[in-house]
Amino acid sequence: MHANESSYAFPEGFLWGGAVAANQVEGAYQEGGKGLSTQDVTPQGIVGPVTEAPTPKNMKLIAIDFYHRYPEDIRLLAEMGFKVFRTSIAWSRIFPKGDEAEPNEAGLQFYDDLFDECLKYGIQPMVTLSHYETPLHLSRTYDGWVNRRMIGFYTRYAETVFTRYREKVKYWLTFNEINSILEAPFMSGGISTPKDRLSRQDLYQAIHHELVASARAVQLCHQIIPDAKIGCMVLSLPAYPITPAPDDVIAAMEYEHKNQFFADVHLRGRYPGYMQRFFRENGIRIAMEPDDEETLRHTVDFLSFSYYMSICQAADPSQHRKGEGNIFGGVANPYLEASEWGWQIDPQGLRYALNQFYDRYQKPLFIVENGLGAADKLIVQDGMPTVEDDYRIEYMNDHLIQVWEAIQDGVEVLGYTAWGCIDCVSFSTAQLKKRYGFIYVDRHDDGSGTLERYRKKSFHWYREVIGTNGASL
Ligand code: BGP
Repeated sequence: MHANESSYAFPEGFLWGGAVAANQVEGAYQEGGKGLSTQDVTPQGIVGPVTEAPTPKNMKLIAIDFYHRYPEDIRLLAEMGFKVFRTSIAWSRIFPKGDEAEPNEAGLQFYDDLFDECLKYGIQPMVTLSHYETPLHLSRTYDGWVNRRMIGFYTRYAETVFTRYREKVKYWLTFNEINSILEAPFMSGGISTPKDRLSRQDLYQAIHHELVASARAVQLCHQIIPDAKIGCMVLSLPAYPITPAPDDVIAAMEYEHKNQFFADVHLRGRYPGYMQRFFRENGIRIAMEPDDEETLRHTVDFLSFSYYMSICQAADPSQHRKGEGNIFGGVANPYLEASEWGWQIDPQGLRYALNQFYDRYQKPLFIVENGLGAADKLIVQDGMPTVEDDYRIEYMNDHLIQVWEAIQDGVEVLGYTAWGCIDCVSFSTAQLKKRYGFIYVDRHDDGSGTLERYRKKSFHWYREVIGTNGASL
């Protein structure tokens, strides 16, 4: 506990809010002319099989029916005092197959209405262009980002939405957790070739295409919406060496490089030396067009990231207990407790990550995902259904204090959007059982439920945090 609670006040204009992704909330997977996306054929999340066509057990097909219920949901977010709401545009609502020449007007109209609803309450929309929802046709026909033609399809889509929403959206992100392609090539990169048959050559070529596409989007955004800010988004997973043995320290450093490379290219505008070495030593030759290097020099305005946990790394992982992780795993940290899903809880790791990023780039940072996934239990209190989620309040309170600490360290933090601010379908498990929200949604993995929304205890806590600009922490 801090000596003087009121000193947790955050900087003026700090952007408090929450985040979701289209495929995890909208449902209506075939309405308004939407085409299929990779999410429509992955009923069990990242671990399960890819099905030929959508299957009824896929919770994402209806999700929380945000497509029809968003006015009520945005009203609830406004009641908490949100300044910013991060969501994604489902690419296949705008270009149903992904490679058409003309966009789908009904899809464009849906997001016009959604952004208007946010702006009505003074909530800034923050939009991820691609959040694990590649149009399925692009995945099946082109093998996703392995194919260079994806750059053209993505930039046409980006240009279309920048132009359409230039008056409404001033915060953009190019790819959600772009580094997750290393572990989840289908979900993250739309790559249909099974992971065990995907060569490193093709994987890093696909990454190169995404990096060039991201830089083109930055360039276009700056041209079309000069007063907007556009960032990259990475999955952050600080890696501590399991012991001070130099071999473990180097193992942790090399692991960090694997992920840092994505942010390095976005913020420094070129491939770092350690990646050139990795390519050389592994016989990887990235095919580049003459102007790719020039394109990569269009660097982002800020770095955004998700943070749920830290992990340890060891030169010999088999000597230690395995640590579960958000897509990436490692070695378990003996000093930390874990969530019900085995994700180790480390609030100080967030201060550490913020300082590491800021020291490295000296650019503004945005925490666009953080939160606790838990199997919440609905109870009735004073005649109203609710959830007593003190565990979530504790998790977020502890993390936000570390954000405050980092700000005292001199780190420039633009804002914080809590992940899954309204319960949504979990990315990794594709279940509704793993909930993150301040708002409970009455829907269950067997398909039952009324879809009613209820305020959890954390709803009132977060409203107070925003209302006092952090002083109530
Ligand atoms: C990130 C994703 C989100 C989200 C979150 C929580 O990796 O960007 O889409 O779902 O993690 O993960 P999960 O839902 O698997 O608990």
